[in-house]
Amino acid sequence: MTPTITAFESSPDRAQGLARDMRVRWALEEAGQPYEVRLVSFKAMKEPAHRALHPFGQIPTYEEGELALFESGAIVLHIAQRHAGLLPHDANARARAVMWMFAALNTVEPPILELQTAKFAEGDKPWSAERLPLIKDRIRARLDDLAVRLGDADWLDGAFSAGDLMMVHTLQRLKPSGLLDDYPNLAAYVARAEARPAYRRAFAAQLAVFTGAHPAG
Ligand code: GTB
Repeated sequence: MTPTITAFESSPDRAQGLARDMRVRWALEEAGQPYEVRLVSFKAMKEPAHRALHPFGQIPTYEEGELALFESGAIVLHIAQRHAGLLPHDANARARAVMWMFAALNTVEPPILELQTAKFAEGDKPWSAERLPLIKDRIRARLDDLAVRLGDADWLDGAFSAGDLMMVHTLQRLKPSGLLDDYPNLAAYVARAEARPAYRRAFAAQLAVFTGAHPAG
């Protein structure tokens, strides 16, 4: 059964692929699975019909037959467990790939989200200018350690996995801040992932929502 995912009807990031439906699109493309997209407005996201799918009134969601999921991490894990291409066969390597998914979401993403909140939701507060450098230091501490662990490897643990997918999408959110520029191996890691055909197809599909164009092939 073809799954249906939800995405923003109008893209606040002007289709840079930063919204989290991109993780789900990318995972489905890596797995070679077709999908349908239902676009939702900010108003519709907060209405009961959408909240029945997503209690917090957000995107993305994933519906497949009787299964309805929210949370990009849970959705990507579901896709990765059900289809080849995103998790290794070896049980230990598979556990480590899942570990990297959690590391992206629980360890690397939180200070990055704090930066977004500080800039866009709290930027007008009198204490904002003092808080920003502290948050940036917390992000750099994570990037320092991640850069050491990645070293000159292509991916975090052997072949590309759902762990890399989640980590790369998390790091992409830093691009406007320039913080990634101080970490050439992490910047190259992100670029390597963005060059993957599956990423490019997913990116084109979400861009097409913004431009009204139809992605090629
Ligand atoms: N933990 C959840 C998950 O991983 O699925 C978080 C889901 C989430 O934050 N969804 C956001 C949303 O629906 C969209 S992705 N927000 C609307 C709301 O909460 O009312 C976050 C996002 C939004 C915008 C940009 N951007 O414009 O650059 C980037 C990312």
